Amino acid sequence: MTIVLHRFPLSHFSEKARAALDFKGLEYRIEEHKPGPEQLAIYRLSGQRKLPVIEHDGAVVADSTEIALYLERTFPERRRLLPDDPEQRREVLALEARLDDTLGKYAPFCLLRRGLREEHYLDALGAAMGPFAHAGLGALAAVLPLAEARIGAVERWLDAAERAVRTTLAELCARLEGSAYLVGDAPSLADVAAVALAYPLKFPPSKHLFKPELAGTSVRSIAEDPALARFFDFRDRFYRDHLQ
Ligand SMILES: N[C@@H](CCC(=O)N[C@@H](CS)C(=O)NCC(=O)O)C(=O)O
Repeated sequence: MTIVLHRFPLSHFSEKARAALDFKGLEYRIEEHKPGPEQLAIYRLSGQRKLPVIEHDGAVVADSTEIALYLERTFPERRRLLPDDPEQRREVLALEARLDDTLGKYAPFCLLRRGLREEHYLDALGAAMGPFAHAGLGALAAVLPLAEARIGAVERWLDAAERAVRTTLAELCARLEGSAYLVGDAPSLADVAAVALAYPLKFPPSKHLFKPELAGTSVRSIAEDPALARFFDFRDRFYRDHLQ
């Protein structure tokens, strides 16, 4: 039975679930949602409001990690997201959890910063954000200069988010210096999580991108930093070789 992936088009956690489906070589259909009142339908389906959620064979699974683990359990004959070796498996799961807490938490704020500074970019993303989020961010962009002049707190917070993202990406570059993939010499859930959670930093060359013309556009201060090039080269290669 075909799997249905419910996603927000701009959501990097949704991209992580989609990447896990591609990596396992599974067929799926994407259903797009927009943040706002439409989330009631997600709540009715899954008992919580966030995406991604998948439906498969009567099962409804929320949370990108839970989805990846469900796919691994349900389709053990497909390419493995988790290594057999217990120590490597622990390392993959620990790195994946840490990537959720760093890239997962902070990468969208780097994109937000570009959107707030460049109105045309915010508008380019607007269709995917839906009218509620788009209007909200437009209003924030309008008052931001005032807020910055008063306290600078927004700017300081965005700086801290960018620093956290950079620290994580530098660690990933260091790992890729020593091995072909993030944990050892075979691709795993850690790679899937890293390449997908970097979605807001540089939209990947994916045929499932919500707006094809955004492929390759990025938060330039990060994605074009030569010190982080090893990770973004790896990311493009990984999409080409393992994802769609
Ligand atoms: N731990 C969850 C996080 C999911 C998540 O935060 N999704 C965001 C989109 S990237 C969302 O649905 N936000 C809407 C909301 O919080 O109402 C996962 O790994 O899937």
